[in-house]
Amino acid sequence: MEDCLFCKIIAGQIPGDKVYENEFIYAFRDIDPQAPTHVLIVPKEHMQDMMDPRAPQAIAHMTEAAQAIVRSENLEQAGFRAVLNTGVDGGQSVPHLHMHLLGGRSLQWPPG
Ligand code: DGP
Repeated sequence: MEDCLFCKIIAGQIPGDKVYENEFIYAFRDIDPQAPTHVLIVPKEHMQDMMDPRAPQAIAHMTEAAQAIVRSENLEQAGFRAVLNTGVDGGQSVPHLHMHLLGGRSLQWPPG
């Protein structure tokens, strides 16, 4: 989509610190990391959020990518958090479906 920040990062029009890519997924480090590892896992196909009818399939691809990144970032043993912020109350600021993958420190619960 023309005006989508993450579509521009996927297209290479805006720089992104890529950690993983395959046919369906592009993953890059968050510009404002909230943990030592903070990666955004994004479907290449634009969709707003997890309520899109295409989201279940996209989230399966995102989970597969997350497993690979967890291993490459050595997070499997200590654990990590995967989050899909959705809509205003969910705190979503970029309207392109994405999974936050956070790890490398002990994370608090509940979130604010
Ligand atoms: P959310 O608030 O859940 O929609 O997450 C959007 C995330 O995107 C937020 O953690 C900050 C990150 N972000 C915003 N702009 C950029 C950018 O230009 N580059 C990168 N790498 N991350 C960005």
